[in-house]
Amino acid sequence: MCGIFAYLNYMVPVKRQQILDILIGGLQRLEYRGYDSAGLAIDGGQGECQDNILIIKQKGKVAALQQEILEQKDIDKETPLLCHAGISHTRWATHGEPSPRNSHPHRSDDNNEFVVIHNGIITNYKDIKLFLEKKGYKFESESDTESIAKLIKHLHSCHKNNGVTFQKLVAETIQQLEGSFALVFKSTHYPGELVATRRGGPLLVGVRSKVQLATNAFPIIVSGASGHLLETHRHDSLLPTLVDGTYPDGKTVHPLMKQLSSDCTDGSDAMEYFFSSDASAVIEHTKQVIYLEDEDVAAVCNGKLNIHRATLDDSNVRELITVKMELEQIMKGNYSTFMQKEIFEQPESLVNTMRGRLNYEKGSVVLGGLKDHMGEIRRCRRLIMIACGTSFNSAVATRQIMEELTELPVMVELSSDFLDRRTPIFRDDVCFFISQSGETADTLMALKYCKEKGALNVGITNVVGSTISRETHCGVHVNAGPEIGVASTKAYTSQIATLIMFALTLCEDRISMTDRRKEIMRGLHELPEKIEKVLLLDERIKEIAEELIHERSLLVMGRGYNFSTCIEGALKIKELSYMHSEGILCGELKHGPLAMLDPGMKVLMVCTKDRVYSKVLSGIQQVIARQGRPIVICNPDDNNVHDMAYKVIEVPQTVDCIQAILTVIPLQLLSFHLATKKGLNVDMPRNLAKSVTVE
Ligand code: G6Q
Ligand code: GLU
Repeated sequence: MCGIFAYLNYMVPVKRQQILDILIGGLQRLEYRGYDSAGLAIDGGQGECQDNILIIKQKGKVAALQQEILEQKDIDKETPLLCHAGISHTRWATHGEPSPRNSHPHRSDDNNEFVVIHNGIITNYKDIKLFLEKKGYKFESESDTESIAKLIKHLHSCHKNNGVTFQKLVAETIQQLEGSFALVFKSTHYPGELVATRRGGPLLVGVRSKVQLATNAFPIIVSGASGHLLETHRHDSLLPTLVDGTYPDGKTVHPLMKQLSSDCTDGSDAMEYFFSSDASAVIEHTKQVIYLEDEDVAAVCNGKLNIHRATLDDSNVRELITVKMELEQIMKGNYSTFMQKEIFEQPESLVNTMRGRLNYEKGSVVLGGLKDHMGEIRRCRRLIMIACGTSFNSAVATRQIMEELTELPVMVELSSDFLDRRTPIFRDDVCFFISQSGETADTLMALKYCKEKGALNVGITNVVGSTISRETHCGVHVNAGPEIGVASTKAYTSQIATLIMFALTLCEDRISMTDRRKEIMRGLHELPEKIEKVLLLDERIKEIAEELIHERSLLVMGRGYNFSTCIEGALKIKELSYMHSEGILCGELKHGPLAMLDPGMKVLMVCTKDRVYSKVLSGIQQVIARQGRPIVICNPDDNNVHDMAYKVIEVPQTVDCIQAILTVIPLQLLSFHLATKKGLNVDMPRNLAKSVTVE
């Protein structure tokens, strides 16, 4: 949801048109996150003038903003600008309807002295707004973000131009804020500078330079609560505190700073910075990125990037890392939509999930991200899986096998309900936070709750560098590759495979489970090939979608390991086709749902050969006894099902605890074709966002 993208060029000549193209291109990469309006701010006027800021913003898609830019007649788009800072934003409105005046960037005053873009929610914005209105500030929007823009201007005026740095102003500003934010500021008082900061929202900095940077450990500059730099002497193993790039002795210059210092004359001082809420918007420019942490204040001044904090956290550096994401991974390729691509990528994404972890020949499973905590995990008394949406469904899909192989109680919890109940959590609990984006607000808040209770917290995420992956004690990346479609597909099946692998590691020392482990590992090993077979059903599923498109509601029934397929399939149908759909446990049919069956009603059912097969068969009989017409996902050549079903969808048989991965794919395809047939936006369903970073 919502997106931040900013670009700063220093000693690199770039035309205003190119800058606009870079900013718009960044927003287009972020479109999949869901939004309702967009905007940007650049140096206005002609040539290199930096004494005024031009804000352009518009309701609707990025294309509407592009049209708005085209209509701006007096922009000099051809003069190369040696130093420039531009910011841009896609908004997912929380305060104030989608409209140009509520869109970002928000400004401090009619002269645009300070402008800011914001992801998140400022929960105390009303108090700040009231305080500033009493000081004579006039507000022009309903957005909470506008309070930030006017607050920083007010703080600037309090300093009465005593040379306060932009970084310090931002540090003072965020001390007044409550809530969640990722922010980037620009100002006419600080031309060619940008300052970015975050609390509870993802934000990273991409770095591009002509010369190889001298280091990848970026020191934190500790500046006190008042914003003044403090001399702190920490023990030897830590880097001494840097004061703006030089060590306390005032002479030695940090090697990285040397590259960036403005006294370089060989052109090596040329630098470009890309700020974004998502690496997918940066990688076409640079793979060198720094993931900011909560309360970091990253400031670029004279082409030098400094990262400040009011207080130290558990690390005194920020790593400049190389992002492994490739551009083609975030392109559609030959597919019509990202979702279709990601459904068909599942044989490959599952290979990547298991790569280097499952060794079928040796009969071993190694999850490197957990190895330092396996002892503690083995001693735990309970496993609790906490997630939202599709990620929650992956927990439901693996609860039974986790119970079987670990012989521990396993709870599955919806993050929001878990928090509402203030569920009791103990120090000997192991809590799993399953999240594709690693940024879901409810799951993040559940993580913070469990941290306070002293539990061991394990992150199961798909986005490297995401907040959940960094704030849990340990974890596993599902390695499904970037998932752009809002509706989760390949991440879901990879989450299931990852959790099954976790369960396998916990019972590797159980002789009694040797055969069961081997069976499951063989099933995982053979899985990609079986998924390929399921994907061959695409045309058949498309025909079934055309038949179902006018149904009032689509019920999806099953039980045991396939119950997760019912709730996940129903969720896909809802979020993609906007039709009502419900996953129903077959064992519950007689307790109410059967009443919904009209004669001739088509019902989706999942019936594969496992421990509850005969019970599901009786469920099918109950449906046809009421003249229902079941479309059954089953294993090949199942005569029992063939004799009763209206239609069958055959998927290869596999090990019971893995079968849900194969049975869900026809429903992923069905939801895709229903949405496509209805002409809906498959990659960005209405009202939804890829990552729900607000409560
Ligand atoms: C499902 C949707 C949505 C998603 C949740 C959790 O297709 O994408 O239900 O699964 O919003 O998101 P995370 O997995 O990123 O926490
Ligand atoms: N709360 C801000 C607004 O409503 C930002 C929303 C977002 O994250 O896009 O404008």
